[in-house]
Amino acid sequence: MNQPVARLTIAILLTVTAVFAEDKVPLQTKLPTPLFVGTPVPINVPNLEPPHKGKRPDFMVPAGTTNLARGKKVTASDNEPVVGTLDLVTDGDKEGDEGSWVELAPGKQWVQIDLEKEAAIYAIIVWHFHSQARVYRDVVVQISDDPTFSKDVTTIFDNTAGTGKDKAYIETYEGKLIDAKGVKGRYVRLYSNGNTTNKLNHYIEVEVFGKPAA
Ligand SMILES: [Ca+2]
Repeated sequence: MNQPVARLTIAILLTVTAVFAEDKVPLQTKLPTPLFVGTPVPINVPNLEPPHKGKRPDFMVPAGTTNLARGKKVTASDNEPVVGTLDLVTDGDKEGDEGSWVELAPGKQWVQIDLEKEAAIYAIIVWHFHSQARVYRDVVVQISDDPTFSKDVTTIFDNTAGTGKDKAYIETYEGKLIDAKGVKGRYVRLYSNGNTTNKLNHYIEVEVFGKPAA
């Protein structure tokens, strides 16, 4: 290869690398105090994800990604929660003790966070409840620009019994990290349908990691 061709080749390679290698950093979140340790009690749920050992592996996100949900308005299918208030979902407190969660009515219910503008979303972490090992049923997480979720809906997680492609999981202090793959939208909606201890639905905190859409 002669020198000008070699130089040109290097220049092209550098450009391609710069375009494709977006700066990635490990997602940072402050975890609450663990409230139960050791092997959880056996839970009789099909398609259950085995708990991982040690701390959750790093999840890489583009540099500049932040929790866009903090302090944002929360609405729900049950606007008069049994216990607590909807603002607890985005108040930044993830501790698992009493008073930290909002409790919604039995059966299938949802909460929805308005990010106020469209964003590219890379990860969502949800803490339903973590002072006891339990599984929340039929967890579905969706992103849309439509506040009624009647169109342009992207489902990023679905462990609905029998039909969902994702596994059921046991709640822990680490919360459930869901890969949102850069899906764009203004609203995030999370469904559940009771849990293995009772028919109620709880949320301690939901974090939505992303960057405002360009
Ligand atoms: Ca909270």
